[in-house]
Amino acid sequence: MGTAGEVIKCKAAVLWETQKPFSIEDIEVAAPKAHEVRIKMVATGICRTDDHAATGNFVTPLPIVLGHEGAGIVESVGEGVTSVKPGDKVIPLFSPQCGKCRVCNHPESNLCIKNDLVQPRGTLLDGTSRFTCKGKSIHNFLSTSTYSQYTVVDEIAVAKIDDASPLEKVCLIGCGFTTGYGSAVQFAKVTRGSSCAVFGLGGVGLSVIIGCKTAGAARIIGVDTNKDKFAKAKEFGATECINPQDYNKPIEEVLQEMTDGGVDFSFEVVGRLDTMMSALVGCHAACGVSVIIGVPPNAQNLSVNPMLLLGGRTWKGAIFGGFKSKDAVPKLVADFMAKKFPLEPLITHVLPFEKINEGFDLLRAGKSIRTVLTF
Ligand code: CND
Ligand code: ZN
Ligand code: ZN
Repeated sequence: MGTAGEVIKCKAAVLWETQKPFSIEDIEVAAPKAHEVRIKMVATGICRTDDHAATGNFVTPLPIVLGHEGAGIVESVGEGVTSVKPGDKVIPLFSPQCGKCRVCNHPESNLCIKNDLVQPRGTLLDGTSRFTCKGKSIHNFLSTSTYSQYTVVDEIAVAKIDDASPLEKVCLIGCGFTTGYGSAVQFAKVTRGSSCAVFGLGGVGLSVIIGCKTAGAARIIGVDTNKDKFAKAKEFGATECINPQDYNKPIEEVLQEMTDGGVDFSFEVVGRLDTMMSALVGCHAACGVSVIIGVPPNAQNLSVNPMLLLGGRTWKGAIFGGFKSKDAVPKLVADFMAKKFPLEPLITHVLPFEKINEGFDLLRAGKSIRTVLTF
């Protein structure tokens, strides 16, 4: 490859400060070091977690190149990289899989200890970043940083996928689709004939619905304050949709009345403390399972009466749908190629990368499900 070993000059969307628009900047992307991979990005989605970081709701070091839901082609690899090679189609993994740590070796867990999302340092594994702009080092986001024409990731944070896959669609497997779908089928293990409630009908919540339907749930109740989301939720398999603003009692009571004491499975896919509580209380007190997927606002806590759990309710949360990323992503792409689930209906907008701020405006206005930015 012509550029291997060299610094690449390219465009990236840099966030210099929270609550400010992204600036499209000329940046330098250094060559990958040992066990690192440089990727030419082809497409990237806009997920609410990127917006949480942009607003400061989710705290990460600045300045930074955000983006964690992308797909691209390997441009070059550092020494010792064996799982991908230049020219491979790949998806960066915001939740890596080192394959060696206690969590990677655990049969059920997936949040590898090498992740950079619980306490983000904003760097690759070696503690530095490969991005510079105007002489300043720019941080990495969630091991991925997909809002750049080129990015560098650690080998444990990238998966090779089918050469024939359409990158402008399968980029959603890098976060939104997999997080939602996996939360239902892999993590909660939704059962056939069960009742489910999904709070938040964005790209991730709709993917939870796809998972609940695949698992054979009998009732899937969509909950959202934006009724414009209901038609699509029903298209994906929601059997009914409710808006908390249409009731003069708490939505958890409405759910309890609708489902003989509460749903079997509830999912919080908004990222608010009040909806986390409603999802918990809206699942059955003895046999309900409530899953937190939404990222809560920074440094906020809930106060919980333990009686809510003493009767047998289960309350848990998952990153990336509970999937071990490097193993699962190539299989999910193969499943998509075999038409086992759709991604197209999740993509409401496609914009050139330079229009990233327009894409975020659409999300903030509640007008998009997923906007895919193409490079
Ligand atoms: P998006 O913003 O598209 O969807 C959220 C939905 O919630 C919207 O349809 C809103 O209208 C709706 N909503 C807002 N307030 C309320 C409310 N009070 N009651 C009911 N519905 C409401 O977001 P997304 O689908 O991209 O992401 C959803 C959450 O998942 C968000 O918090 C994001 O940060 C998080 C997430 C988690 C993970 C993970 O691995 N756990 C990965 N990616 C994203
Ligand atoms: Zn690990
Ligand atoms: Zn995400």
